[in-house]
Amino acid sequence: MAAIPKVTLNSGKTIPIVGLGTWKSKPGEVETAVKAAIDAGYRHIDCALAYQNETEVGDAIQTKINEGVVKREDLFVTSKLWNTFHHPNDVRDSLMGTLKCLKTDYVDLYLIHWPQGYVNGKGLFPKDEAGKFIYSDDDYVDTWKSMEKIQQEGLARSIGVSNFNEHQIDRIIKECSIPPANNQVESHPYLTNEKLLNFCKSRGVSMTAYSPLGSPDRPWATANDPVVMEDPKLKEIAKRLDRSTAQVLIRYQIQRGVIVVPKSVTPSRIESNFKVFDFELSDDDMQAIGALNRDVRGCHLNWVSDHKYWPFRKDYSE
Ligand code: NAP
Ligand code: SBI
Repeated sequence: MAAIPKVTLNSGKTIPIVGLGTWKSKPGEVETAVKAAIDAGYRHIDCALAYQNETEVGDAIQTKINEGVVKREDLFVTSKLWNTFHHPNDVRDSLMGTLKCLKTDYVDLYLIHWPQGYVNGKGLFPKDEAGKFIYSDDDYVDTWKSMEKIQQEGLARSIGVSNFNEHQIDRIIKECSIPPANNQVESHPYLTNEKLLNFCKSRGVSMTAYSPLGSPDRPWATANDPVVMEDPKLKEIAKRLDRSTAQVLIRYQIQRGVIVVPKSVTPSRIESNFKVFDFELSDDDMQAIGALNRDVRGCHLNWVSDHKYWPFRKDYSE
């Protein structure tokens, strides 16, 4: 099998440019999905404690290692610190739980999942009687200092953030010792996140595109929401190149130098989503795809928009 293109992180480690997403992949489906992905050539799996399926992801990885298909060091496994564990004393314990589920001694990349923290001890999605999220006021800069210890201890080979805005990344860079190796954010043609990408590039922080296919299975999608994979221009490009729209969307990110983690639990899609290294989008097609941007966010989390550290405020300063 040909080598998968990789991106070099500021930690000196490398990350395969395409990985398998696992959010919404049910425990009963995700084990098959991860095994199919490894068989298809994926070497990068995007996980998180909040997805509540890391045990089954770990089972799949273990099976493929036991079968001799891959070694642990061939794989790049990412996980994420959930919002209820932002207190500096909770970071290590939370990662240890993830490592136990994944059945590994280390993750390749550990991300702070969101800049905003929630109270610990009332479940993963703590809400009051009125249904409002209960926040913690932990500063993500303090959380980051515990992340640095995790890397120094070898429990995470690289550390990074997710859903952080420019100001939040700059604070970490200025106030801490290790710069984030990666910022994982939403990106697809309706939210290209070009400004944030240029900022990350200027600071040596790699970017990963989540929801690269527009996340049609996100739980809060409505019938009126625009559907990225149904965009006529994208369909026209895909038809002309004899590729699927999903392949065009994944290839778009690769050609911008962005790591990309499409999710699927369908083995045929898992395979075809990885067949993106044998064709190119022309400069004209890249420009046309970029021009589809309309700053439409799927993962807005606007139900926590009054949190001090919610990242998507127009005039953010925290
Ligand atoms: P996505 O990858 O944009 O889309 C997934 C959806 O597309 C699923 O419904 C999947 O269906 C379908 N799909 C996959 N391949 C397809 C194909 N070739 N043709 C047609 N449909 C196809 O959505 P996402 O899950 O939101 O994002 C990907 C990953 O990014 C997540 O799983 C997660 O790992 C990560 N993520 C991270 C954050 C964060 O806050 N850091 C937020 C969101 C997502 P089937 O599964 O039924 O095949
Ligand atoms: C969850 F497990 C539950 C809710 C939820 O909403 C926002 C998007 C998100 C997230 O934070 N990371 C994801 O991959 N999906 C998510 C995950």
